[in-house]
Amino acid sequence: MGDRVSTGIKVIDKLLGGGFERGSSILLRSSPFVDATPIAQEWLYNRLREGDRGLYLVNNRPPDVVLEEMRSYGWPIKSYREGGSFVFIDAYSGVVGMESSETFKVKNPMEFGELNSVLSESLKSAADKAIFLFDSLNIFIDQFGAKGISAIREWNKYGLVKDISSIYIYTEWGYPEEIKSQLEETFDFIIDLKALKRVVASEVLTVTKVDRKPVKEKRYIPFKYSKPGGFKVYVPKILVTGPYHAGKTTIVHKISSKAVSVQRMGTTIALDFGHVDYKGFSVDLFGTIGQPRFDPILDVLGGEALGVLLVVDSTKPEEFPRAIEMMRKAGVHGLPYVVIANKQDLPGALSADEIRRRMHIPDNVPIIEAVATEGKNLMKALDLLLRKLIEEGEEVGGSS
Ligand SMILES: Nc1nc2c(ncn2[C@@H]2O[C@H](COP(=O)(O)OP(=O)(O)OP(=O)(O)O)[C@@H](O)[C@H]2O)c(=O)[nH]1
Ligand SMILES: [Mg+2]
Repeated sequence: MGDRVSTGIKVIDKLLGGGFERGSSILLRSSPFVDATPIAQEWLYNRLREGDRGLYLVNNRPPDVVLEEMRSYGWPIKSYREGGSFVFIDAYSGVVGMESSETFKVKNPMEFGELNSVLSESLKSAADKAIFLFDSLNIFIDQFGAKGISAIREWNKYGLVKDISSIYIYTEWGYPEEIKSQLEETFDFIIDLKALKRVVASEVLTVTKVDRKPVKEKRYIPFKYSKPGGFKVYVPKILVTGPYHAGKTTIVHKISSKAVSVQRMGTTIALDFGHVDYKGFSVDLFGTIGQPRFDPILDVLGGEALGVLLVVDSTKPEEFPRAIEMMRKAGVHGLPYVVIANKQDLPGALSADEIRRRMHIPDNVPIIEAVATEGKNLMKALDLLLRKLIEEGEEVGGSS
């Protein structure tokens, strides 16, 4: 196996086994109505920035629209085009009778021979270490079917020789099984984007094929696109719960870049809501109310959470059982969680070890000693929880 090259998107690199391989062919396959294009564009842009060359075949909109899309995400490629390290292969303008000013253009994209020869020529003229993006495969398959797939295999062979990695954007509509399975065989790597039915994180990414072999233990990563910014692992709900006055509201506000709470006389009377973008994750935090009289709505607040920050006041061991009870009432026991042993600045605060012993917290659950008012160790707790979510990510997509 050759050296791995980074896509610039951490979680995808990890799922691919350290990145993609030079000269490999990658199918970016999505369910209907899920958009794979931004991931391919972000990947391409990240590689251009690292000095790779880029070729972008577009057959369903004008190249200028692609430029504008990428700019809106924060991936300006104009300068690479002007500098000559990036070219479009315009297989669209010809369809609608427009003149094209691109370096490579297909006058009649419905004609297989012309498309094939322009594409082969552009691949031949490309330098090593290039990324070739095919946007989109659907129109091509609709027109040319199995003959088109044979052509892709030839282009892929060529890519292998020249170290050109190809990324094909494809939405899996109701194609015949034969086409589906031929595509499945053709590519070295397959990345799937799917819509989930029951979970708030409605779209997930999973890698299905790596190094020409199916992935046995698939992992499902919920994601969304943000503008600018692009691909983000999306954690739509982390529940921040724990006894009265443990520090939940303080934590939600300290961690979040924006947050709102409904407070009355120093206590929360509706939920705390916060949002933070952190290390490629996009996270929504929901803080619960500590007072027991609000317990009937705990399970509503806990619904659809993916993970929990359980906050305790380290000086109040008498409330530890209440903390566990709140997890149960919110219906979130069984989810990945991290305990925040808060108020470590106060005299008599118990250590993490002592809290673990008294609360009977299993060894694989982190307990972080923190001082919420100073923001101390809060990001560490969030970080550990997010890592757990990704490791245990199968469950997120288990129902699809
Ligand atoms: N000394 C100290 N005080 C803290 C710390 N964290 C929070 N507090 C204080 O504890 C009180 C309660 O904090 P909140 O963040 O409102 O706690 P909460 O869990 O949201 O409380 P409820 O919503 O009423 O259940 C406030 O006066 C905070 O300033 C800490 O780490 N150290
Ligand atoms: Mg509160």
